[in-house]
Parts: sequence; C-alpha cells; structure tokens
Amino acid sequence: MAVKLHRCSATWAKLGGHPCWRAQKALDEAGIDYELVLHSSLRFRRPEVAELTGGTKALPIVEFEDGSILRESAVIADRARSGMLVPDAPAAAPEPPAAEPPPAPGEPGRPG
Ligand SMILES: N[C@@H](CCC(=O)N[C@@H](CS)C(=O)NCC(=O)O)C(=O)O
Repeated sequence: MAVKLHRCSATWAKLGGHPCWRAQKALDEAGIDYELVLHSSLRFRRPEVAELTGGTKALPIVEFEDGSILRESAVIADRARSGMLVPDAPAAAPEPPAAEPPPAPGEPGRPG
C-alpha cells in the first residue's frame, strides 16, 4: 500500500508557497506513489486530522503504512527529494544479552 498524502482541498492553488502543493509537488517529482486524501481548507473543519495527529489540524501530512505520520511541508518535501520518505526509525531496542558460545567438541556439556 502506498503512503497517504493528507492535504487541503484547495488543489487549484499551485503556488510554491502553498504548503500542501509544495509537499504534493515534491512527491510527484520524486515519483512517489501515494494515495491522496483531501480535507477541508478550513482548519476548524478538520476534526479527523486532529484525531490522526493527536492534536494539530495543520496539513499537509504524510501517513505511513505503520500509522506514523510526518508533518510540515518543508520536511515532507526534503524527505521526498532525498529519497528518505520513510517512517522515523523507532527508538533503538536494547541489545539482547550475548549468548554463551556452545562448548567445543569433547568439552563437558557437549555430547559426543
Ligand atoms: N508550517 C506548515 C503550514 C501548514 C499550513 O498552513 N497549511 C494550510 C493548508 S495548505 C492550512 O492548514 N491552512 C488552514 C489554516 O491554517 O487554518 C507547513 O508548512 O506544513
């Protein structure tokens, strides 16, 4: 499944300074496959966006398959151009304890 680009419905606004357009154009130019999800142009009519982000209603937002999101048009555009439009890496998991090496042949604890 492709990433989702959530943007405002002012799709006619194709000016460099328009945040949603800036992000969409960068995805297009980078050849990234995405599903477009349009929301109201009015921030206060985007309760579903607040639900998705856990707070902010600002668009654009990229939603990854794992449910994580990326915000801010400049960040989305930079990541798209640099081929790094991927979810942020989760915090590093602690290293598992090193396994005991198996006993050498003939050592106690090793059959044969
Ligand atoms: N700094 C944000 C600005 C986002 C922004 O202003 N988005 C517009 C849509 S393109 C918006 O949500 N406008 C409605 C509002 O601010 O009420 C970004 O670049 O992503």
